[in-house]
Amino acid sequence: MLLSSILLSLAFGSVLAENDDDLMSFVTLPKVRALKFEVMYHDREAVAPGYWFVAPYGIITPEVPTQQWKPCQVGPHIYDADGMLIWAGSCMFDNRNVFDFKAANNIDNETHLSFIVQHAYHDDGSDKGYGYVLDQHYDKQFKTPVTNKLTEFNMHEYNVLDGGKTALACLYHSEHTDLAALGRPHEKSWIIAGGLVELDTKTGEVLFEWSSFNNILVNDSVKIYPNYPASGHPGWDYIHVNSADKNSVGDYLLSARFMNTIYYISKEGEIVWRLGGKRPDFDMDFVFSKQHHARFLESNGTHHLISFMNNASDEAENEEDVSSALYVQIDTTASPMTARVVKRINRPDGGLTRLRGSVQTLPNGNTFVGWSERGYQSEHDPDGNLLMEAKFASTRFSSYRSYKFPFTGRPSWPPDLVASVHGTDETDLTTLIHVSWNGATDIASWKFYARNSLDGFAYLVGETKKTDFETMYIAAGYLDWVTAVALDKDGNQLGKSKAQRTKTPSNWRLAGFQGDSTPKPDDPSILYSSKKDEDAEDMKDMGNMEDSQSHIDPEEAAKAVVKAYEMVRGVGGLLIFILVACSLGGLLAGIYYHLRRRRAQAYYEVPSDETERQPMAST
Ligand SMILES: *C1O[C@H](CO)[C@@H](O)[C@H](O)[C@H]1NC(C)=O
Ligand SMILES: *[C@@H]1O[C@H](CO)[C@@H](O)[C@H](O)[C@H]1NC(C)=O
Ligand SMILES: *[C@@H]1O[C@H](CO)[C@@H](O)[C@H](O)[C@H]1NC(C)=O
Ligand SMILES: *[C@@H]1O[C@H](CO)[C@@H](O)[C@H](O)[C@H]1NC(C)=O
Repeated sequence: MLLSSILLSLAFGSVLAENDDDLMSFVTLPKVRALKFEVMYHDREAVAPGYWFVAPYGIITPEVPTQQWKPCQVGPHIYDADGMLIWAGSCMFDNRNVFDFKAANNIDNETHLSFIVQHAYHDDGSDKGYGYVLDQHYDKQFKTPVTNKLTEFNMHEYNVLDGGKTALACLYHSEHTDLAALGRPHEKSWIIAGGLVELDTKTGEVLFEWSSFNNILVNDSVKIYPNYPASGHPGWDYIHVNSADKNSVGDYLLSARFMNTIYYISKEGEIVWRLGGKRPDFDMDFVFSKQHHARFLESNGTHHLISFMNNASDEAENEEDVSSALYVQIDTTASPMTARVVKRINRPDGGLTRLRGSVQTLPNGNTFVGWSERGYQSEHDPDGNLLMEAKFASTRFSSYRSYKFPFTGRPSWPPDLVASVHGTDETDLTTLIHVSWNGATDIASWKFYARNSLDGFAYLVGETKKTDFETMYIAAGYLDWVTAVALDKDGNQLGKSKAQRTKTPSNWRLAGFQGDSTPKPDDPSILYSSKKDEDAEDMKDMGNMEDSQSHIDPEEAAKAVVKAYEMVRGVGGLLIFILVACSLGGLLAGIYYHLRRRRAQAYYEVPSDETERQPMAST
């Protein structure tokens, strides 16, 4: 019986599944396909608490509208530390590219999310992209527009500063200039100047602006050569800024990848010093290049501890063999000024992060590094020892940066529930329930209820632990109105689904039903009468669920499901399933008595059968 129930659920699962092994799919969220993670722990105990924040994208620039990332796969996602999906925000932002997605826990005492939604494909100027801050209910708190002459919200940075009133973003702006710095004073060219802006998060008003135009010459760039022919609009991307930060003194740190330089810029707009590049101001005991994500960790104006990703390479060249996360101590009172590496964490797989990346210091002193391509990320202890590596199961996606933060998600929408009834005759009808709650953290278990009608009394059907984003539960009988309640580990109610009617096969015969008449819903007051004193509305009584029936150990059940799944996987398909189910028909009738007593059993979600799509080149 167990086996046939399993086959039943699997057959339906595989009918719903699509052919993408690197993506998850859900009965409750059919419009979402989230990326799977491959996770390897080297020391599970030593990692910091928190969730992963990633924003997978396939192509880094906005595309012609296409179905290729549908159902929704691109955009902000939260996973737990085992790679289990917590939130897929892909559909909420229309599958558009999202960058710098993280928890912003420096605004007030609550957790928030911040990120950039990239400008739209056909940029007629109407949608230049935005910086976003959401609250923990996923409701919009700030939507920061581009209000100045800039053509788009630059994708590299949306650094919401403490208190949340302002945020830093990168500036890219075309300028027309002579080429005196290349020894060609009478020639003119377009260049793309780079810099930073500090914005009012509510209005987008520019409160501070600094541009490399007239401050940094093109011959400082490692990408521009003296014999380059002059450029038309938009011009040479000669500096390529990719991060901006601000310290407590009010000065700024700007990373420019095509200068191999990190600049310290005073609040008055002066370049105070340059770290790295062609004109370094420091005595340095290290080299770096093509860096990303420069951050102040400590800074009082004269002494600084900064971190950044030393890519050491780019699309065209590399200066070192391996990328690294660097922590650098800077003393500007020494003469000459000194910059010393205090920690270097090499990329664990020995590779080069040719584009993008991030370095985040966690509250316990661990380091969380996003190596970008394929979502490769790692966590290290304070001595740099490798604790965890993970990457997308897919080769088709990258994440510009990856972060880890504590987070509490309490969505303003209810859990999603889908129920369907299955069976081969009147005696073995079962109701298959799928439930999930996109964005909710801290769910430990689900309770399921059935009623005779929308406003009928809710009878407890059963309870199961949450072990994955989507939880499956199989209840005996044909239950028509079903609800689910999410509970935390202490049994507190976090939220509850709307009452959903159970879907019936459009054609019972084709679905394998062999009984005499079309089934009618069971009365939950008869089937689950022993639990009638309990109600979803009244959580006080929920601890004492009657427990006379033979419960199946969830882990054993999960293993059995997977085993059976492996069995049908090779054969696959609903038709085969029907044959199997029919051949079990006699057996089913024979154990009807058992089924009626069984009342409730827990099963767990099964990975769906999928095959891989063609890999896409990413930029
Ligand atoms: C760092 O990123 C740049 C581009 O953003 C890339 O060109 C370079 O190869 C990267 N280097 C490493 C070591 O990751
Ligand atoms: C945050 O919490 C602290 C301590 O509980 C309190 O003093 C402060 O007023 C709170 N701040 C905000 C913005 O709510
Ligand atoms: C760039 O050009 C300026 C002006 O000609 C010159 O002073 C400076 O030394 C040059 N910089 C480099 C790195 O060659
Ligand atoms: C900045 O920090 C350094 C090192 O901790 C200290 O020696 C120096 O006095 C500080 N400067 C100011 C202005 O606080």
